[in-house]
Amino acid sequence: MAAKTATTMNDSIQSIANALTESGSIVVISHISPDGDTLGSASALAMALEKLGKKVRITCEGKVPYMLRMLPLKERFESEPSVDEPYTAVSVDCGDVMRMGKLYPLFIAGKKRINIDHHTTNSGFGDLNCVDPTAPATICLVWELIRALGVQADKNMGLAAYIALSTDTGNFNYSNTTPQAFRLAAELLETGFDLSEVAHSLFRERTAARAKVIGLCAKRMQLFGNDTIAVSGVELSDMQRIGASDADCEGAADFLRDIDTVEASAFLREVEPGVFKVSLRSQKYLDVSKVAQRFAGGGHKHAAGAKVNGTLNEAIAAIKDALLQEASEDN
Ligand SMILES: [Mn+2]
Repeated sequence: MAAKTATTMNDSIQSIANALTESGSIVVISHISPDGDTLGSASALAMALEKLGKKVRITCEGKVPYMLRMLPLKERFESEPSVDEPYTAVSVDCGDVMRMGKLYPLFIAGKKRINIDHHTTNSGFGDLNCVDPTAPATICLVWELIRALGVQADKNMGLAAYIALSTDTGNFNYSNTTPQAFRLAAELLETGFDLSEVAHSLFRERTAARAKVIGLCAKRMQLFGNDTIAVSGVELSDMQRIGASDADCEGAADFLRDIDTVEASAFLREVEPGVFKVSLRSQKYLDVSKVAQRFAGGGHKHAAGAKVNGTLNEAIAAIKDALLQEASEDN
């Protein structure tokens, strides 16, 4: 199949900068379940465009996560914007149009549509596309665009961009942490924001509820397959007792995976009575996306998710069996 890949459809950063320079009004769209890269890219781009006197709206179907509370312009994100005038639409970090959620019609209604992203699977759905899967984060492309726009970076733009870059690279730990990522980080740091303060809020601090979820996760942990598989979970009643939100459960699956003998982990949390959302993680060889697919879920090799019905014990047993089976096939 001679599929048109996004990279063969790419337009130059300069042509995108020119299109934005010619636009009076710009709407930037972030993806659903927003992360630091999509929100930080939107924030930095909006600040740059406003310096050029543009009217800018930043939009996202989801809420800005508490962890990203230092993000400049965070209170400006609109989930149900109504835009009356003609505008240029820009999607940031959206691997496909579904990632815009309810805001996809807003993208489509743009008189010109620009797609800036770094996901391999991006089909190049914009009128103008800047898609580079080798970019560590979408902000790397957005920052090049800001340079091409001729805007002088300031502290807040640097902070927004740093939030995007550091979160998408797992605080410069993941395999996408290229020399380019460090070069950009150095440039951003020169804008003068407080690095230790933002790093603390992003990567160290946790809510008390999150600490309690981790505690319960550790207490209930079950190990299988010579301690290579770790599984744990919480029920709705636990969540209520602890006062934990969905966000407070983040990191529990990683906590299990990081045990020295563990190759793959699963953390289950009950999202409605008898339905468990499963976060799957793996360290090296086990492809947890295949495990997720057995339960009609999906994801990546080292991080995936699915939903399983039953009691906590039934769900744990089902996931454990699937992980052990996958381990015997992948190893
Ligand atoms: Mn990204």
